[in-house]
Amino acid sequence: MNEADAAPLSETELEQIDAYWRAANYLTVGQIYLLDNPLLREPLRLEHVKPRLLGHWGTSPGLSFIYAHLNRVIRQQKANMIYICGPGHGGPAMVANAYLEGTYSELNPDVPLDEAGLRTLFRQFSFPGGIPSHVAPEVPGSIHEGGELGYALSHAYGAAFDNPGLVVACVIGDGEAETGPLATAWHSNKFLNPIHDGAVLPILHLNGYKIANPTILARIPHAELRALLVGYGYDPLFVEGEEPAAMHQRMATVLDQAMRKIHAIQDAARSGHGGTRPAWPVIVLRSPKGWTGPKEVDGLKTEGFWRSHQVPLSGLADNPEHLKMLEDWLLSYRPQELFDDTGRPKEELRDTTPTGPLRMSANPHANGGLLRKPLELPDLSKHAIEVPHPGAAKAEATRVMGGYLRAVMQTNLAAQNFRIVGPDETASNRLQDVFEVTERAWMEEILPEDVHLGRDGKVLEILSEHTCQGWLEGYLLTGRHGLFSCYEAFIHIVDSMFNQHAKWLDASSHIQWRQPIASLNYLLTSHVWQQDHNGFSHQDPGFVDVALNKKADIVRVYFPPDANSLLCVTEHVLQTWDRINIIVAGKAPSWQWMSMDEARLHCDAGVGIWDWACRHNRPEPDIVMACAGDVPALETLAAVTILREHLPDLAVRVVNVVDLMALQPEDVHPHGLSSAAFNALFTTNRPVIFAYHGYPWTIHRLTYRRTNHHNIHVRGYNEEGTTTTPFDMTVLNGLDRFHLVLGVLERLAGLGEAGDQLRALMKAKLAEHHDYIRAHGQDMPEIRDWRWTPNATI
Ligand SMILES: Cc1ncc(C[n+]2csc(CCOP(=O)(O)OP(=O)(O)O)c2C)c(N)n1
Ligand SMILES: [Mg+2]
Repeated sequence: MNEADAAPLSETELEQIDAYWRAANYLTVGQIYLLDNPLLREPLRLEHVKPRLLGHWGTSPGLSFIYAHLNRVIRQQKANMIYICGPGHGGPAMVANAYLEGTYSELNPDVPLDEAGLRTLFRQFSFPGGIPSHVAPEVPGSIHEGGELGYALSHAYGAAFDNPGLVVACVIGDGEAETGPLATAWHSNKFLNPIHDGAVLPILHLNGYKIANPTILARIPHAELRALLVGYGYDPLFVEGEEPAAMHQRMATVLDQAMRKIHAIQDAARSGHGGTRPAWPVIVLRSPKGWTGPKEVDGLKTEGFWRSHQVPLSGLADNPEHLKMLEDWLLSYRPQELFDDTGRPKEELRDTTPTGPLRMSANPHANGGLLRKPLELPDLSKHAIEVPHPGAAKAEATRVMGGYLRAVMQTNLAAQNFRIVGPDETASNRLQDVFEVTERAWMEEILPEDVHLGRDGKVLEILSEHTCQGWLEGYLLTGRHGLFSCYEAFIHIVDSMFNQHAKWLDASSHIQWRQPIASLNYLLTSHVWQQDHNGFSHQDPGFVDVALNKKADIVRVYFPPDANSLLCVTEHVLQTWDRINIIVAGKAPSWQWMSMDEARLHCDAGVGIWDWACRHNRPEPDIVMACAGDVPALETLAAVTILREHLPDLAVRVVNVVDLMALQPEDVHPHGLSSAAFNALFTTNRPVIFAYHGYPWTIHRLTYRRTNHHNIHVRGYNEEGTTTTPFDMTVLNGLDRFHLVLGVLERLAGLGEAGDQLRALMKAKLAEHHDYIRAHGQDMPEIRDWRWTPNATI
């Protein structure tokens, strides 16, 4: 290191950067504590302080320290940078920085850069009717709420993919670093190509503590920490200490080094000298938790300890000494030097920040909808399966979808704005046609025998559903598009991340300046009814139930019953924004029901009567056979053929549901059917045997307000599973054709002898099935060879 490196900041620069940092800290403490008297122009009294003290101080000074130094680099280098704040509970710090940059007031004219604005800024924080305590969508420059810890680094990499000009600074709390999702996200560097991707600069914030414990990474020996980061493939740079002036110089030195390394890596790779995975820099910032806050409170260590995690001083009403300490603490930042007479941050401070869109709080990448361009979608009809009549063809639905996704990928390759992510399952889920136009991204060694691995691949596969989800969220939040394909059972691993993203979308939709981002699209396949190699552990259709808890405006759930309907749904979801779309579809060879034209009409309606499958189609059928999902549709149709043969006079209506949300009342969900439309399909008084892909209660939950709800009898997954034949899975759960027919017989009185005979036959069939599979290890020929026969009398 040369001398300039050791102290890169001139005295003036040092003073300015420190003043900026003090201002950010002042604004942070002000937000947590003050209702009034924002500039301490008069002695602090109890009525100036909030009655409820809600916020997190401990992480905040470190966050602002980093912010101030990143600003210096941005200004010097005109760097295009965003800031991901892993410890999202440091909301007041991020708001403070956005305010000092001017962005906050530009977006919120009611919070101007003056004393009145300061009062509002302070008052609104963690206050009813105000703003949340975290780095929520309300915070300009944020794409990461950080309330649920663990996703900072995967979000950062998601933002950097296909963004060659962007540097994503990503602060990781040392507590956060203990989470599973964060721990595995370090490996994202194995997928980042310096040629066409941007850079991620992780900054591990070792403030030593979590809420009430030391952190592992802060207490392990230095050499082990270094070895750990080196082992993850990074080049660690350390900034350690607590004396501000020395820390400013050290941070400036290290940030310059880090940026030089990033540029060297990118320059080498972009001039043809890359090829292998570089060791990207990571900064380790070891500084006291609650830095610059009260050192001791009531004789107990506070600065540099976990006691400063939230509000170091509390109970001010009963404790005048604490009030005085708060005043001293605020005054220690010398606010009179930081704000002018009007309360506006002094120009010298404002001069330390970048301007315009280079401000991290105003960078358009952090309001990705500003940059979002619609995907170019290829002609769907080229991928259609020929289905001259229902049941005329067999196809693997997701393989057909894969063909379409290949075309989507190809059409948008030049735009570099479409990624498919998945936990090692793209091919297993039958989407492998995309590998004809791209590969799986891979920056490690590639062996001659490897298949579809490449440096430029647009498919991201890592066996971490958390990382897949985080990457895709980061990618979408910065204005691009994508799809997550996953085994149905294991998508539960990201239940909580799904929740958080749904909350983000919900909150964002109320913020006028946030622009819509592309929807998060899931394909859930290898589903509960189609497990060949796998058993009980792989059988769980409950993700949909998690999804239904979220606001109706956000979530859509689709059960296309065949390949053409899957194509229609796929095309649709890729054009939507600000939603989470869940598509559940099988990958096994299955009968096809609809031509492309029919599928379009059916999917547009979301639910409809399959006229071709009805028997004596009339306004008041004897029974309604409803289905949602590919296997339930098949079993329903098979049940209809049995009914047709044995009870030829029975009037049977078949209703297929593609859009699950259509079942909800129209005032609950935008896709909900009106009462009249629902009643026209499901009647007001006829029994409905509803074969559903997932847990039966889901259908009851969606339809409980419908007139005919008491007549809806649902068959679905009852948590019965094992490694067995596909048909046996339906039998175990009572979703098979024989049980469906038994369900009909149970609900219809007066079928006489014909009904009794059919009941006996169904029971015999179930017994036969039971014995057959145990003897032969596969389903009965009549099940395997079943096919739909057109209905003579509809
Ligand atoms: C997944 C998750 N588990 C638990 C919490 C509760 N929690 C909030 S802050 C915190 C400690 C975080 O420590 P660290 O990441 O070191 O942040 P900092 O020290 O910078 O505040 C915990 C456990 C959470 N927010 N998210
Ligand atoms: Mg910590």
